[in-house]
Amino acid sequence: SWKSSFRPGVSPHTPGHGLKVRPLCATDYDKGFLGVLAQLTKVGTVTREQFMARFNAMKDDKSYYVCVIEDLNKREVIGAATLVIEQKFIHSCGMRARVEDVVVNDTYRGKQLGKILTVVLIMLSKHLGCYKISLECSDQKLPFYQQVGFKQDGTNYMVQRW
Ligand code: 16G
Repeated sequence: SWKSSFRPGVSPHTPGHGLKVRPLCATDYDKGFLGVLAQLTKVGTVTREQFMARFNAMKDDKSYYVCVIEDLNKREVIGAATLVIEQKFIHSCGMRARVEDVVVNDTYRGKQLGKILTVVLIMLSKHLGCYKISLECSDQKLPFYQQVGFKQDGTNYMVQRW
């Protein structure tokens, strides 16, 4: 199980000294949430008002579960990952889960925090009754996600950007 892939003492409930796994809060705008995301990709300019509008829209939608890790001593968000739930007609009007925007602050890497975030989202998707969970990642991150049970199934990820 996922438990065996954590080092002794490390788990979602005990992520490390002074660290806490919790849902995203409105106050995380001031705790460096967007700065952490900027270590994944381009964030651009996001004002407090824009952040709050998106935060509230995601909350009202009930399909977004943004999970963060806070360093309580520094009052800083040091990791984040999002679960998105898609409603379907297939699979008896089933639901599909997607893992998005997984990132850990570079100075906190090597502590299994990315694994904690991913495992929390897997457990949440099972709890919500999703029939599968999927993600897109670079070749370099394949071993990381294989560790927690993801497999390549021959499906290709395709994209258009503009
Ligand atoms: C990665 C992320 C994806 C994120 C994208 C951003 C995971 C598992 N995958 O594919 O969620 O949205 O990078 O890259 O975290 P982009 O800015 O090029 O879309």
